Amino acid sequence: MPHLPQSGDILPSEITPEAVYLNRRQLIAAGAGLAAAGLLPTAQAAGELAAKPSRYNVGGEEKNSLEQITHYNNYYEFGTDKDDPAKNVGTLKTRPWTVRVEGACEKPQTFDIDKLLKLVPLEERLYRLRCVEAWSMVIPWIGFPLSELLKQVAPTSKAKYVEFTSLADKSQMPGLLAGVLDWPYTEGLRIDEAMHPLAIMAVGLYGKVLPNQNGAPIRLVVPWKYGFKSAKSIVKIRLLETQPATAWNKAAPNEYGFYSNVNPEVDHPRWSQATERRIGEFLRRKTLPFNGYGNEVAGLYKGMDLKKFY
Ligand SMILES: Nc1nc2c(c(=O)[nH]1)N[C@H]1C(S)=C(S)[C@@H](COP(=O)(O)O)O[C@H]1N2
Ligand SMILES: [Mo]
Repeated sequence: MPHLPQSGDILPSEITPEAVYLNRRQLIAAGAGLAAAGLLPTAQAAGELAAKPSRYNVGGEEKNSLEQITHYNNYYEFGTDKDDPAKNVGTLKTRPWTVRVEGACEKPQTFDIDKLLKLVPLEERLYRLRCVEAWSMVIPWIGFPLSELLKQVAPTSKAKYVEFTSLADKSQMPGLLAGVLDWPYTEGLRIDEAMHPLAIMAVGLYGKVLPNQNGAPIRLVVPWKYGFKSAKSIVKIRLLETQPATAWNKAAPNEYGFYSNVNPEVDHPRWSQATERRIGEFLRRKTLPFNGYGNEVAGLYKGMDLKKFY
């Protein structure tokens, strides 16, 4: 079963130099492959991505290391242990890659990832990511507002929700053979959540293209919601009139609601949400409402009972 308590958190000291070395090699290999295929200028041969600094950054918190960010992952398509994705993501092919955007819109389109990257303003954004398993990280993402992508297809007034679908390919993703979830992984947002400037599509982190285990080549990041809302390796986005089903909600509706806003007052049946452990730290931190983004997003939920709409 997904999101089960893990046997123990990985401490930085337990990460073997070999794993770190392999990960760096994968990053470099990914960049070199793209350059060889003529998809990136040589300056980006090592997967470097230019991005402007953003005004949306968490203040006063230390970044997690690249090693922590790439070796403590949930990506069930590649296994359910935190270090499985780093071990198994070598089979994920991130080029060529397209994202289909369709549904309640005037201009449904299929975007080639490299063309899309030229259309959108890339920014570096330091965000907290908090998993419902009560751990968190601070990650320097590179991405662009999801709204920029949705605007390209001209949503109609019938677009009330957005559904995100991850790649599901058995030949690339060994985890699909285990029936943990009803694949493909899907997630959803209400349209106003999706259009909020804090909701981004991430294509990189730490100045480079996304490592495969973090959802390459393109994933959603919604920093005020639990990590599972941020679907990885997205191939399809649909604008819908009605609320979509989501993979975790289908798997365990009493544990994972549609909204899944970080809320210290509403416990998950198996984990208290009042505190969290920052990966790499020993003492627990207090969890903040909306993961600390309440000033920006609380207004989206005015008048809603967030105990009911968890
Ligand atoms: N396709 C897909 N997306 C996914 C997941 C997954 O298993 N499959 N796990 C989610 C969960 S539970 C979390 S906490 C975040 C973790 O993102 P990270 O590994 O980049 O920190 O990815 C989310 N996106
Ligand atoms: Mo998670």
